[in-house]
Amino acid sequence: MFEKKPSLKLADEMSQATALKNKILRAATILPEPVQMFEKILIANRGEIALRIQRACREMGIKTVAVHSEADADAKYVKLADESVCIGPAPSSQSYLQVPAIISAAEVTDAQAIHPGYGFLSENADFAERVEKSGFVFIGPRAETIRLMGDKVSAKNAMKKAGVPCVPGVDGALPDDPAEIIKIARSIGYPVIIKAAGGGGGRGMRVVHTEAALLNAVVMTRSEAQSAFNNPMVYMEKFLENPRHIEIQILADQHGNAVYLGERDCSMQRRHQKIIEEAPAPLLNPKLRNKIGERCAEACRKIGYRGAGTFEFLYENGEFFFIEMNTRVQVEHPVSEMITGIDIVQQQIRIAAGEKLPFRQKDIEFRGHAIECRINAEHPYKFTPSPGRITTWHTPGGPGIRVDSHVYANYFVPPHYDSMIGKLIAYGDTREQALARMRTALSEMAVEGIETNIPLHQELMLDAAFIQGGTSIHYLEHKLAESKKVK
Ligand code: MV4
Repeated sequence: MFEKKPSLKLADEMSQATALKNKILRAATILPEPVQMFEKILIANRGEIALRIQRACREMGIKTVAVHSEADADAKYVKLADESVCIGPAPSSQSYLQVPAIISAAEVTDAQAIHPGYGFLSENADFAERVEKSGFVFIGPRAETIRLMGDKVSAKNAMKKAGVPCVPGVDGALPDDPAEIIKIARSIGYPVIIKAAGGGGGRGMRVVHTEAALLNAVVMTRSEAQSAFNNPMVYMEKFLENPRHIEIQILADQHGNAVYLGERDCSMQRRHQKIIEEAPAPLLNPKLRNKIGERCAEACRKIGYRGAGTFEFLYENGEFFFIEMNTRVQVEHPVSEMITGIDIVQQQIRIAAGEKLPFRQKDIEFRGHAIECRINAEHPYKFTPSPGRITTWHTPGGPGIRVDSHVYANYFVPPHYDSMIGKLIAYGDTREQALARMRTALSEMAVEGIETNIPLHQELMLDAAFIQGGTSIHYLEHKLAESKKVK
């Protein structure tokens, strides 16, 4: 009835043949050395990224442990996990940020590694250290790398030293002496921007247009930095007036190999919250891409970076200026996955397990165009959060459409967390095709019971400047201010 099982001898011969073939392939550096893959991973996150990581684990035959707050107890992705542990009440300070609770959960479930996702503890060097000291693998860079990048002054110094082009400015933190500060600003030239070393992602910065405003701005930024980040260190850069936000995705293994997976343009943002991302960036050509990508990959080799990472740049007049590095998987990673065919989350896990990257830079091709719309539970123009019960949830489909979301009909969007409830990703051979598919997808998508920003996305997919080839980082805020004036 069933196919006859091969005899033991035959099976043995087959495995010997396979082993020989693999040895030859490995010698040709196509296959990585065999390593012990994890049996069970704890996912220290919630929502769509918790589900995304779970999917990668399932595909690789790895068991998953979901940790969740009381507010997420009934979420479907929690039930889909092989095991789940409640780690505290709804507020993230009492659950998703509770290091001892998460490590205990890993201990009682016998997980071998912890994936932190994005946000929460993902870029907390102390957490990474505690995870490793407790005998688990942290799926991310070494704690000291996270610490280096968490301090924006040391990150910039390290990257400059490693050959990454940075925003013009003066290396290191600003001194206390007012006369020195004035001198530095004059040497850079106004406008300048004062940033907190402990900040990042738009927190703790001030633009200064005149010398008259300089010293007060430094004092204010310093004191805010002290209370917000417990670190009064600030630094100064030339303020770029109309740049785009372009970031480079990299992957680096623990054997000295690093590759870049191209760039993402994330300029469509409001209050430092990205809402649309795309790959490739409309303005870039292959020569520029390969040049900046190779710089980033080389910097990773030089500093011994491990895992997935993102170099954030401001891009103006054909030039890249490094501002920060993110040491986690990012919300917008799917657009890079779509144009490269590489599963970034799976690679994070493989790298953490000690595998070598299964491809070289020459094996990576950038093909087509991908656009991501972040779907938020919020008023499309007032941006007030709109938590509550989703009564209708109909997602689009068809060629080139991907939906990354943990949400379903009758799901209750808790008020305690980020408003993002999913991501809609459209892929096409060209940017025009991706845009057309996104428009169709947005029109098919039906969400009832809560408000979402889908109408804003529909408007932006028809915006002339965006269609033309994208916009600067200030475009959306200007556009929203204009439309308010008209009303
Ligand atoms: C800048 C800048 C202009 N010039 N630095 C904001 C987020 C943080 N990652 C760095 N940010 C900026 N740094 C210099 N020298 C403008 C911004 C900025 C910005 C950057 C990326 C995406 C959106 C932004 C919105 C406002 C300001």
